[in-house]
Amino acid sequence: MKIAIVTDSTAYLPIDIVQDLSIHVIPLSVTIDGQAYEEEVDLTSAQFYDKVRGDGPLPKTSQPPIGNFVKVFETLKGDGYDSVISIHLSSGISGTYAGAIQAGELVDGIDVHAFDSEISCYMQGFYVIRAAEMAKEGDTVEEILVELDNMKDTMRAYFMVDDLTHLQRGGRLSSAQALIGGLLQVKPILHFNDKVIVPFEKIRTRKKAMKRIADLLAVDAEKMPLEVAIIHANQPEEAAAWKAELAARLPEVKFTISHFGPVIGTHLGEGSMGLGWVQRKD
Ligand code: MYR
Repeated sequence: MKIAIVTDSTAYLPIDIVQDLSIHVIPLSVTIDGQAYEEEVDLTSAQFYDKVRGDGPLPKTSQPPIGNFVKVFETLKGDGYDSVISIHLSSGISGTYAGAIQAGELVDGIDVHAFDSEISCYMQGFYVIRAAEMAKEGDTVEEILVELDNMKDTMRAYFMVDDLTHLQRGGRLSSAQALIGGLLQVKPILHFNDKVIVPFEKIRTRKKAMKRIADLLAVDAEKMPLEVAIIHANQPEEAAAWKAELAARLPEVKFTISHFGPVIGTHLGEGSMGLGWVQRKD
Protein backbone atom coordinates (compact mmCIF):
# COMPACT_ATOMS: atom_id res chain seq x y z
CA MET A 1 0.00 0.00 0.00
CA LYS A 2 1.71 3.19 -1.20
CA ILE A 3 0.25 6.39 0.29
CA ALA A 4 1.06 9.88 -1.03
CA ILE A 5 0.65 12.98 1.11
CA VAL A 6 -0.48 16.08 -0.76
CA THR A 7 -1.03 19.55 0.64
CA ASP A 8 -1.30 23.10 -0.62
CA SER A 9 1.16 25.95 -0.41
CA THR A 10 -0.55 27.66 2.54
CA ALA A 11 1.06 25.20 4.95
CA TYR A 12 4.30 27.11 4.13
CA LEU A 13 6.44 24.05 4.84
CA PRO A 14 10.20 24.46 4.44
CA ILE A 15 11.65 22.76 1.37
CA ASP A 16 13.86 20.37 3.39
CA ILE A 17 10.80 18.93 5.18
CA VAL A 18 8.88 18.70 1.88
CA GLN A 19 11.76 16.79 0.28
CA ASP A 20 12.65 14.56 3.24
CA LEU A 21 9.04 13.45 3.71
CA SER A 22 8.16 13.33 -0.03
CA ILE A 23 5.26 15.75 0.40
CA HIS A 24 3.51 16.98 -2.77
CA VAL A 25 2.58 20.66 -2.64
CA ILE A 26 -0.06 22.28 -4.88
CA PRO A 27 0.26 26.07 -4.96
CA LEU A 28 -2.51 28.63 -4.55
CA SER A 29 -1.97 31.86 -6.40
CA VAL A 30 -2.06 35.56 -5.91
CA THR A 31 -2.86 38.12 -8.61
CA ILE A 32 -1.26 41.55 -8.42
CA ASP A 33 -1.96 44.18 -11.10
CA GLY A 34 -3.47 41.54 -13.38
CA GLN A 35 -0.43 39.26 -13.11
CA ALA A 36 -1.01 35.83 -11.50
CA TYR A 37 1.77 34.22 -9.46
CA GLU A 38 1.85 30.77 -7.91
CA GLU A 39 2.95 31.58 -4.39
CA GLU A 40 6.44 30.62 -3.37
CA VAL A 41 7.01 29.28 -6.90
CA ASP A 42 6.87 32.51 -8.93
CA LEU A 43 6.84 34.96 -6.02
CA THR A 44 8.60 34.81 -2.65
CA SER A 45 7.04 36.25 0.47
CA ALA A 46 9.56 39.09 0.61
CA GLN A 47 8.84 40.02 -3.04
CA PHE A 48 5.10 39.90 -2.32
CA TYR A 49 5.20 42.25 0.68
CA ASP A 50 7.48 44.63 -1.26
CA LYS A 51 5.01 44.79 -4.14
CA VAL A 52 1.87 45.46 -2.10
CA ARG A 53 3.22 47.68 0.70
CA GLY A 54 1.71 51.13 1.28
CA ASP A 55 -0.38 52.36 -1.60
CA GLY A 56 0.62 49.34 -3.67
CA PRO A 57 -1.91 47.36 -5.72
CA LEU A 58 -4.57 45.26 -3.97
CA PRO A 59 -3.75 41.59 -4.42
CA LYS A 60 -6.36 38.85 -4.89
CA THR A 61 -6.02 35.14 -4.18
CA SER A 62 -7.22 32.00 -5.99
CA GLN A 63 -7.49 28.37 -5.07
CA PRO A 64 -5.61 25.92 -7.34
CA PRO A 65 -7.49 25.04 -10.55
CA ILE A 66 -9.10 21.56 -10.37
CA GLY A 67 -6.91 20.56 -13.34
CA ASN A 68 -3.77 21.05 -11.23
CA PHE A 69 -5.10 18.62 -8.63
CA VAL A 70 -6.06 16.15 -11.37
CA LYS A 71 -2.56 16.35 -12.86
CA VAL A 72 -0.90 15.64 -9.50
CA PHE A 73 -3.25 12.75 -8.68
CA GLU A 74 -2.72 11.23 -12.16
CA THR A 75 1.06 11.50 -11.77
CA LEU A 76 0.90 9.86 -8.35
CA LYS A 77 -1.18 7.04 -9.82
CA GLY A 78 1.43 6.63 -12.56
CA ASP A 79 4.14 6.48 -9.87
CA GLY A 80 2.41 3.49 -8.29
CA TYR A 81 0.59 5.13 -5.38
CA ASP A 82 -2.68 3.45 -4.30
CA SER A 83 -3.98 6.28 -2.10
CA VAL A 84 -3.62 9.98 -1.51
CA ILE A 85 -4.32 11.95 1.65
CA SER A 86 -4.77 15.55 0.53
CA ILE A 87 -4.63 18.00 3.46
CA HIS A 88 -5.85 21.57 2.95
CA LEU A 89 -6.58 24.92 4.52
CA SER A 90 -9.94 25.31 6.17
CA SER A 91 -12.95 24.81 3.91
CA GLY A 92 -14.49 27.82 5.68
CA ILE A 93 -11.98 30.21 4.10
CA SER A 94 -11.10 28.64 0.72
CA GLY A 95 -12.53 26.32 -1.92
CA THR A 96 -9.22 24.40 -2.09
CA TYR A 97 -10.45 21.43 -0.02
CA ALA A 98 -13.61 21.20 -2.17
CA GLY A 99 -11.36 21.29 -5.26
CA ALA A 100 -9.34 18.35 -3.97
CA ILE A 101 -12.55 16.34 -3.42
CA GLN A 102 -13.82 17.16 -6.91
CA ALA A 103 -10.51 16.27 -8.56
CA GLY A 104 -10.35 13.01 -6.61
CA GLU A 105 -13.70 12.02 -8.12
CA LEU A 106 -12.33 12.65 -11.61
CA VAL A 107 -9.31 10.35 -11.30
CA ASP A 108 -9.87 6.58 -11.40
CA GLY A 109 -7.50 4.00 -10.01
CA ILE A 110 -6.28 5.90 -6.95
CA ASP A 111 -8.19 6.59 -3.71
CA VAL A 112 -8.16 10.25 -2.79
CA HIS A 113 -9.03 11.19 0.80
CA ALA A 114 -9.30 14.95 1.25
CA PHE A 115 -8.77 16.23 4.80
CA ASP A 116 -10.10 19.60 5.95
CA SER A 117 -7.55 20.98 8.42
CA GLU A 118 -10.15 23.57 9.54
CA ILE A 119 -7.15 25.88 10.03
CA SER A 120 -4.20 26.98 7.88
CA CYS A 121 -0.49 27.80 7.75
CA TYR A 122 1.99 25.82 9.82
CA MET A 123 -0.82 24.23 11.84
CA GLN A 124 -1.97 22.64 8.58
CA GLY A 125 1.69 21.70 8.26
CA PHE A 126 1.57 19.88 11.61
CA TYR A 127 -1.09 17.58 10.12
CA VAL A 128 0.89 17.15 6.91
CA ILE A 129 4.14 16.28 8.70
CA ARG A 130 2.41 13.77 11.01
CA ALA A 131 0.62 12.14 8.04
CA ALA A 132 3.83 11.94 5.99
CA GLU A 133 5.79 10.44 8.90
CA MET A 134 3.08 7.85 9.46
CA ALA A 135 2.92 6.99 5.75
CA LYS A 136 6.70 6.50 5.79
CA GLU A 137 6.41 4.20 8.80
CA GLY A 138 3.90 2.01 6.94
CA ASP A 139 0.68 3.04 8.72
CA THR A 140 -2.57 2.57 6.82
CA VAL A 141 -4.80 5.33 5.41
CA GLU A 142 -7.35 4.60 8.13
CA GLU A 143 -4.74 4.87 10.90
CA ILE A 144 -3.46 8.15 9.51
CA LEU A 145 -6.95 9.64 9.18
CA VAL A 146 -7.83 8.64 12.76
CA GLU A 147 -4.63 10.30 14.01
CA LEU A 148 -5.36 13.48 12.02
CA ASP A 149 -8.84 13.63 13.53
CA ASN A 150 -7.40 13.14 17.02
CA MET A 151 -4.96 15.98 16.46
CA LYS A 152 -7.91 18.36 16.07
CA ASP A 153 -8.54 18.04 19.83
CA THR A 154 -5.32 19.83 20.79
CA MET A 155 -4.73 22.01 17.69
CA ARG A 156 -4.97 25.72 18.53
CA ALA A 157 -4.05 28.97 16.79
CA TYR A 158 -4.40 32.60 17.83
CA PHE A 159 -3.30 35.49 15.70
CA MET A 160 -3.52 39.23 15.33
CA VAL A 161 -3.33 41.65 12.43
CA ASP A 162 -2.10 45.21 12.21
CA ASP A 163 -5.00 46.32 10.05
CA LEU A 164 -8.33 44.48 9.92
CA THR A 165 -9.30 45.90 6.53
CA HIS A 166 -7.37 43.15 4.69
CA LEU A 167 -9.53 40.47 6.29
CA GLN A 168 -12.72 42.41 5.74
CA ARG A 169 -11.93 43.25 2.13
CA GLY A 170 -11.23 39.60 1.36
CA GLY A 171 -14.49 38.60 3.05
CA ARG A 172 -12.79 36.34 5.60
CA LEU A 173 -14.10 38.36 8.56
CA SER A 174 -17.51 39.87 8.10
CA SER A 175 -17.74 43.67 8.21
CA ALA A 176 -20.73 43.40 10.52
CA GLN A 177 -18.70 41.42 12.99
CA ALA A 178 -15.82 43.87 12.85
CA LEU A 179 -18.01 46.93 13.29
CA ILE A 180 -20.37 45.58 15.93
CA GLY A 181 -17.43 44.46 18.02
CA GLY A 182 -15.72 47.83 17.61
CA LEU A 183 -12.75 45.81 16.49
CA LEU A 184 -11.30 48.44 14.22
CA GLN A 185 -10.23 50.51 17.23
CA VAL A 186 -8.41 47.67 18.99
CA LYS A 187 -6.00 44.80 18.31
CA PRO A 188 -8.33 41.82 18.41
CA ILE A 189 -6.98 38.34 18.89
CA LEU A 190 -8.51 36.14 16.19
CA HIS A 191 -8.90 32.39 15.96
CA PHE A 192 -10.75 29.69 14.03
CA ASN A 193 -14.10 28.51 15.24
CA ASP A 194 -16.02 25.95 13.21
CA LYS A 195 -13.71 26.49 10.20
CA VAL A 196 -14.05 30.29 10.02
CA ILE A 197 -12.14 33.21 11.48
CA VAL A 198 -13.80 34.95 14.40
CA PRO A 199 -12.63 37.40 17.05
CA PHE A 200 -11.46 35.68 20.23
CA GLU A 201 -10.85 38.69 22.48
CA LYS A 202 -10.47 42.43 22.11
CA ILE A 203 -7.13 43.71 23.36
CA ARG A 204 -5.92 47.33 23.27
CA THR A 205 -2.32 46.93 22.16
CA ARG A 206 -0.14 44.57 20.15
CA LYS A 207 2.11 43.98 23.16
CA LYS A 208 -0.82 42.99 25.36
CA ALA A 209 -2.24 40.77 22.62
CA MET A 210 1.10 38.92 22.34
CA LYS A 211 1.22 38.50 26.11
CA ARG A 212 -2.33 37.13 26.18
CA ILE A 213 -1.56 34.62 23.40
CA ALA A 214 1.58 33.54 25.26
CA ASP A 215 -0.52 33.01 28.41
CA LEU A 216 -2.97 30.82 26.45
CA LEU A 217 -0.01 28.77 25.24
CA ALA A 218 1.37 28.45 28.77
CA VAL A 219 -1.95 27.03 30.01
CA ASP A 220 -1.86 24.23 27.41
CA ALA A 221 1.89 23.66 27.91
CA GLU A 222 1.14 22.79 31.56
CA LYS A 223 -1.13 19.97 30.40
CA MET A 224 0.85 18.26 27.61
CA PRO A 225 4.05 18.36 25.54
CA LEU A 226 3.56 20.79 22.67
CA GLU A 227 5.02 21.75 19.36
CA VAL A 228 4.47 25.38 18.57
CA ALA A 229 4.73 27.53 15.45
CA ILE A 230 5.42 31.25 15.66
CA ILE A 231 4.11 32.70 12.41
CA HIS A 232 4.85 36.17 11.10
CA ALA A 233 4.03 38.32 8.09
CA ASN A 234 7.48 39.65 7.17
CA GLN A 235 8.57 40.32 10.79
CA PRO A 236 11.48 37.87 11.20
CA GLU A 237 13.20 39.83 13.99
CA GLU A 238 10.05 40.23 16.04
CA ALA A 239 9.30 36.51 15.57
CA ALA A 240 12.83 35.56 16.68
CA ALA A 241 12.56 37.79 19.75
CA TRP A 242 9.17 36.29 20.62
CA LYS A 243 10.60 32.79 20.25
CA ALA A 244 13.48 33.61 22.61
CA GLU A 245 11.06 35.03 25.17
CA LEU A 246 8.66 32.07 24.93
CA ALA A 247 11.46 29.49 25.00
CA ALA A 248 12.84 31.05 28.20
CA ARG A 249 9.40 30.81 29.79
CA LEU A 250 8.51 27.36 28.40
CA PRO A 251 11.79 25.44 27.95
CA GLU A 252 10.08 22.08 27.37
CA VAL A 253 8.16 23.30 24.31
CA LYS A 254 9.48 22.77 20.77
CA PHE A 255 9.28 25.98 18.70
CA THR A 256 9.40 26.55 14.94
CA ILE A 257 9.33 29.91 13.21
CA SER A 258 7.15 30.05 10.09
CA HIS A 259 5.63 32.77 7.96
CA PHE A 260 2.41 33.99 6.38
CA GLY A 261 3.21 33.77 2.66
CA PRO A 262 1.61 35.73 -0.20
CA VAL A 263 -1.84 34.09 -0.16
CA ILE A 264 -2.44 34.30 3.57
CA GLY A 265 -0.58 37.63 3.68
CA THR A 266 -3.09 39.03 1.19
CA HIS A 267 -5.86 38.45 3.75
CA LEU A 268 -3.94 39.36 6.92
CA GLY A 269 -1.54 42.10 5.83
CA GLU A 270 2.09 42.73 6.68
CA GLY A 271 2.91 42.79 10.39
CA SER A 272 0.47 40.05 11.39
CA MET A 273 1.69 37.56 13.97
CA GLY A 274 0.32 34.33 15.31
CA LEU A 275 1.02 31.33 17.46
CA GLY A 276 -0.30 27.83 16.83
CA TRP A 277 0.28 24.54 18.62
CA VAL A 278 -0.60 20.91 18.90
CA GLN A 279 0.21 18.09 21.29
CA ARG A 280 3.63 16.66 20.48
CA LYS A 281 4.22 12.95 19.95
CA ASP A 282 7.74 12.19 21.21
C1 MYR B 1 -8.33 31.38 -1.68
O1 MYR B 1 -8.38 32.33 -2.48
O2 MYR B 1 -8.95 30.33 -1.86
C2 MYR B 1 -7.43 31.51 -0.45
C3 MYR B 1 -8.11 32.22 0.65
C4 MYR B 1 -7.25 32.33 1.89
C5 MYR B 1 -7.93 33.05 3.02
C6 MYR B 1 -7.00 33.29 4.18
C7 MYR B 1 -7.66 33.94 5.35
C8 MYR B 1 -6.71 34.16 6.51
C9 MYR B 1 -6.25 32.90 7.19
C10 MYR B 1 -5.47 33.17 8.44
C11 MYR B 1 -4.83 31.95 9.00
C12 MYR B 1 -4.12 32.23 10.27
C13 MYR B 1 -3.59 31.01 10.93
C14 MYR B 1 -2.83 31.34 12.19
